[in-house]
Amino acid sequence: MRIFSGIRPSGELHIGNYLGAIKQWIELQEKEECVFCIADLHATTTPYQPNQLSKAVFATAVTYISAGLDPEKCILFVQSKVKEHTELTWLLGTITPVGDLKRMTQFKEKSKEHPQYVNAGLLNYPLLMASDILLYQTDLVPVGKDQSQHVELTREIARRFNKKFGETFKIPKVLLSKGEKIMSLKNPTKKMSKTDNPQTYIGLFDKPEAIKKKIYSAKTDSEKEIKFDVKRKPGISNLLAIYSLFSGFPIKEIEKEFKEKGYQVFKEKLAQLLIEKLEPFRRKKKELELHPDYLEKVLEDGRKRAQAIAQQTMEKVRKKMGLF
Ligand code: ATP
Ligand code: LTN
Repeated sequence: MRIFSGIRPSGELHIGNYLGAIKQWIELQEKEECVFCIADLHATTTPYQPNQLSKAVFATAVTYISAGLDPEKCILFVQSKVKEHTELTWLLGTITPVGDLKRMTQFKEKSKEHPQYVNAGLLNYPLLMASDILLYQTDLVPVGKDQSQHVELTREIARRFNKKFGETFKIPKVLLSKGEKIMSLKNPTKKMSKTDNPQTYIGLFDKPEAIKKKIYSAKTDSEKEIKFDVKRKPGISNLLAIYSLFSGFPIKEIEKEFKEKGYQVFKEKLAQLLIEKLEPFRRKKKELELHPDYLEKVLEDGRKRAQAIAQQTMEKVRKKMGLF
């Protein structure tokens, strides 16, 4: 089976990105053919600093490998380096109704967030994502829940293309993880997001002091009971989910362990757990940053392998559409 996924280099990655996406990728690379990209073209659809983008791409590559992706076991590459992605984006745009793009939740949310920056690229974002996925004849797309609507649209586009021009693309499926939606520490009814204030998320390389501070000040409620109840207790439920996903213990057991103990003790233990689990990431990052040429080689090697696959699909697409 072929797996494809990506992340925009739009800020430091957090435990939501890890639990929702990367953790699954690491498991999948052991048994499937995996392709992961750094979606730098997607990062240009919201406000960004051009002179910081290549640094952010580098930092995302460091994060991927520090968190456990192994370039020997999967293909890692930068989206903009494989031009086939933009070519296919254009072509898919010609068979996609504008209404389908306008109704995407992410488009609506980002348009509201950046009213001065509602550009056509933001509207066409799902076409680029569909191209990423379809170029590699992908079977499964492991992402967090917020991205599943885009994968659904990708399926529709692939079906429409196959019907109109003949069998060309494999129809991909979304693969959600247990950590499909981790919430913001300050507003637990909103998803944790890397373009939000850093106090609302735990970065994968946060230092122990920062982790403690953020967890201790995470929003909970005025009760005492440690119980998973998303409607009534979204803050504590989010922290319980994070505890469970990092420790591997079921939520029921954690509730039992902390019964009668109060929020403070629970938060101290959670901070301790996160410090312990994230420590290897920080160690690996330090090591990698000493070898920028290694990283460049990994990404160039990844580009070659990715492009070889993408070119084959593009040749088929051009033929089918009469562009040869
Ligand atoms: P941005 O703030 O730039 O929109 P983000 O933090 O939402 O960024 P993305 O780059 O959109 O992160 O997402 C990368 C991957 O992580 C996607 O698969 C996405 O579904 C997943 N993801 C993002 N946020 C969360 C979250 N809070 N919980 C679970 N998965 C998440
Ligand atoms: N839009 C995704 C990132 C992304 C992606 C992809 C995910 C870009 N291309 C292809 C899966 C498959 C996001 O997380 N915001």
